[in-house]
Amino acid sequence: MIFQPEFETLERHALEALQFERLQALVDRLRDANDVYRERLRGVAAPASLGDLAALPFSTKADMRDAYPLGLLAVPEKSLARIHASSGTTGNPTIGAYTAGDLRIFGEVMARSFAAGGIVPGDMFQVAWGYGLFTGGLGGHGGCETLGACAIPASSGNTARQLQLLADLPVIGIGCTPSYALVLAERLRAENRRPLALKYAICGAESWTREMRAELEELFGVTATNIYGLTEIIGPGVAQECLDKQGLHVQEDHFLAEIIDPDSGEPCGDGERGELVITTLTREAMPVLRYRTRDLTSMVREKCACGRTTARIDWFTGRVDDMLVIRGINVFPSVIEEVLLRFPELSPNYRIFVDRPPHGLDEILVEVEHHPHAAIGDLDALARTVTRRLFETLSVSLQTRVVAPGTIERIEAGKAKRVIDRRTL
Ligand code: DLL
Repeated sequence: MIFQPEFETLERHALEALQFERLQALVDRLRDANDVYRERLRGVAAPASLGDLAALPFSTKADMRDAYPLGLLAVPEKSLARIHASSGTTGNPTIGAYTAGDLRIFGEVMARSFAAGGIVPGDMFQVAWGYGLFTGGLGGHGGCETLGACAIPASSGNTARQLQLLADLPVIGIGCTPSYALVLAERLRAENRRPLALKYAICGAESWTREMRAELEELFGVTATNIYGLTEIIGPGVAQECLDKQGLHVQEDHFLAEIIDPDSGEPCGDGERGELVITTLTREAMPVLRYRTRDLTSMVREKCACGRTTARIDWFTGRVDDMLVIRGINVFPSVIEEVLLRFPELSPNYRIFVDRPPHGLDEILVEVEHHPHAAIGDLDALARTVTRRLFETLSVSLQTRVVAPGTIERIEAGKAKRVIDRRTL
């Protein structure tokens, strides 16, 4: 189902005209209403077409931190209706502030996302992202209400309770991180229980791969789609896969997306991988101009078989800052995940340790669990084969350890932490 076909299937030229009109209004509003942007836009000509976007200044996470807590507001504080925040690992949290109008848009983009992922009005939907300052829980909740679905505000964690809800209620869809969906699926398997009615999982908030999706669909018995978003822009709902699974549709009437070369800042062509940059076209409380997400993907603009005309971004290969540089070679954790999951014997539970021994070269140890049902004679032999395959793909030598199911700690709330870089500890 397409929730707002009047926007999601708009012909490209009409969509681009709308984007341009909104971009002009945004630049005027930022100059008017915010000191940081006024300063930054001094001497910058007003855009005369969408093509002039590239002449506008970028904004970054550092800008958000410098302006903490409310220095990037473009409305009076008294107009705010809600504040979210993402914890981050260092420094101040990143604040996301919303007017009532922003919350309406948040609800709409989440309703579009859920509809694209298979949910229809009247369905029961278990919101298993954390409720609180994190945008996932309340964002998912608002999406259910706007769509006309029934929200079950389970929040994250309390796995026994989640399983009970899935087993007792006719829950059609669940929203959670992909790693938590795996935890739920594994526990159901282990306890030999089945969800009553579950058909769809809408997963996001952390990096995952198509290979992991395939595992999850098989284990959970659902169709899983990918949802993307970030606190700085609105939360989840910036982009979402439809059931055709050909990339994530960007809600382009609200979020103007570009892909740039992360080093030079120059635009990339269609299909070329680079850093996703987003401008919020309609946000009132905290609009952002050309926000450098650090997330790496590519974008295509052809119409999708589902009928939506919005641009689609590919699954993320990671973040600019996730990339590990091991003995001068760039290694993306997502590539390691892809290679591991091509082995039918291996499960999606893995960790990557990075170490720098005194006076030695950096080392990577990949620890991965095998599937409970896989018949494996010799764990070391399997580990050697995996090591060889990883070397062929990454051109970096590393160690692999295949461990028993259940060895690696499961994260039940928040985002999975798969890379443990002990070089800086
Ligand atoms: O994670 C918002 C969200 C909630 C998205 C629920 C999807 C579902 P932050 O905590 O600000 O917001 O983290 C944003 O998480 O820049 C990406 O690096 C990563 N991320 C989010 N979704 C995906 C995804 C929420 N589908 C940061 N694939 C982003 C890969 C993702 N990475």
